[in-house]
Amino acid sequence: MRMNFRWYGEKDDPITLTQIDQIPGMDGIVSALYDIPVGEVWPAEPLLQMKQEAEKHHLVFKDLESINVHEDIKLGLPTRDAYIENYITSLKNAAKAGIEVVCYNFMPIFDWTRTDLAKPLYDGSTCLAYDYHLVEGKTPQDMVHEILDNSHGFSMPGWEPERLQSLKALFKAYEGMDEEHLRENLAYFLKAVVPEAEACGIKLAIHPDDPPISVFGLPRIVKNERDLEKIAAMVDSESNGFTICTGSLGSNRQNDIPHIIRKFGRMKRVHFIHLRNVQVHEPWVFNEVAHKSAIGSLDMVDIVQALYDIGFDGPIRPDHGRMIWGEEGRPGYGLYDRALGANYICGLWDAINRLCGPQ
Ligand SMILES: [Mn+2]
Repeated sequence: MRMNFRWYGEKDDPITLTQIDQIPGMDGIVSALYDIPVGEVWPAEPLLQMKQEAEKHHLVFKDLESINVHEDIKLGLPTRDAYIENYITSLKNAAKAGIEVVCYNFMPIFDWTRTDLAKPLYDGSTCLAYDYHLVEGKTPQDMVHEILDNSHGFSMPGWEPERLQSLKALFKAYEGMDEEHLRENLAYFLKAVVPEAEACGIKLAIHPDDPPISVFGLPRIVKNERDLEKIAAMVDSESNGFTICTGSLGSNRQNDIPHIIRKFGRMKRVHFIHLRNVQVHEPWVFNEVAHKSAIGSLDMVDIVQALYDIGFDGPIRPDHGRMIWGEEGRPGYGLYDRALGANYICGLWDAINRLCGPQ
């Protein structure tokens, strides 16, 4: 496996590549071209520059998160074909820059949703949290304001203000769309894009819905094992794969994550791992916690064991962390707790490899 750290680039991340390099066991960065509006072509040149910059700090850059999918593709509008062409060109350019894995999601409008970006925990640390009670009675606009007002001035991926300006029109466009219809639009996208990804050596890795439940009546199609089965069957190719985000899938305790990893790993469809622990208080009431198994609802030992069992050799990143030690930064993406999480995962990985023999 390669241990990765999500990095928002020189302009927009207070964390430096030097700091990331100093995290024990850190192999690389996962990043994106944040300046390019959704739907436009990603050129190879800035990716190559980022790769060179990373390599100066002894880090590889082989994984993108995310090339976002334009809403017109999710909506199945006639304009989608032009955006799909752009997406294919972006993948080809990414391949030219040495990219191997591309994460994406197919969530309508919102990439992810939380009701609190700084929920205080017992020890004074803060974390991201979700409580469905707090969504009731709110409008999508309320939610957008809450997220943007509490992000300490940092851009939040998936909540770019310009993307959300047309919120009303977007909700109108999705009116009446059910899961089946959204799934058809995903299949249309994948049938066009996956063969091209395969041809240039890119593995696509769809991210689960976060949280894996309908919010504001929008359809959700990447929630559980059954949904993943349907997606895997849309195009029979290893390039049609998954990001297994333990915090997203795991916020539904019905999802057996080690089983999901083994099942889709054996099909060679598991390409990217987000490791995050959550404490689930009741269905759809959860908060994020430190990675250690005993602290949250997810057993990280079982999860890492499942990764070992499938011979996983792709990217893993510690997903969101808490804010600890007085750090101020982009909610979920501080340095300290993610570094601790990476180290815990590296410890599990080493121990399992020692006990079970090298992969
Ligand atoms: Mn994730």
